[in-house]
Amino acid sequence: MRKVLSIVCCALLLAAGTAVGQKEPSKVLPTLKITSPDMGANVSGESVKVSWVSSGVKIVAAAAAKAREEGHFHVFVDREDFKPGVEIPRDMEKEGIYHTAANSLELKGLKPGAHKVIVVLSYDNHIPWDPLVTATVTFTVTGTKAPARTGGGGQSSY
Ligand SMILES: [Cu+2]
Repeated sequence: MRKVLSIVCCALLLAAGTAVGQKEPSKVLPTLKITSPDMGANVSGESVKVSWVSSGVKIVAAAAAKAREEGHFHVFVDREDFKPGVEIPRDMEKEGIYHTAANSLELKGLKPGAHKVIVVLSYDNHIPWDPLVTATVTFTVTGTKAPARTGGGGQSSY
């Protein structure tokens, strides 16, 4: 009986040892993918929900993060002025830069026309992942549903 037990123990230890041995220190880059809207989509209305998924990274709100690699996302709307090693500024939502630990963001008040949204994975200190991990989607807002635009002379889309 004792012999059987020790054999089982050995087997378990071996299994555990193998599992640990196979797990290499993760140097694999996290992945990031925008799932909605579709690339090149036409979106009606002026509100667009952009959604994405990530893998290989622990996402934590910046205020709650306890380690550099507990990252979060930055969403750049119609701008792409992020750089490796440079902290992404806060309180710039009106200017099109958002910080979030969520997997989606509702963008409101988008003007009709083409838009480009880039999600940038960053460390807890708001500095983009090194190397950069980003996902991009472009789409076209086709205009608001109801209120018809009157006049329209001199209206500029850009
Ligand atoms: Cu941030």
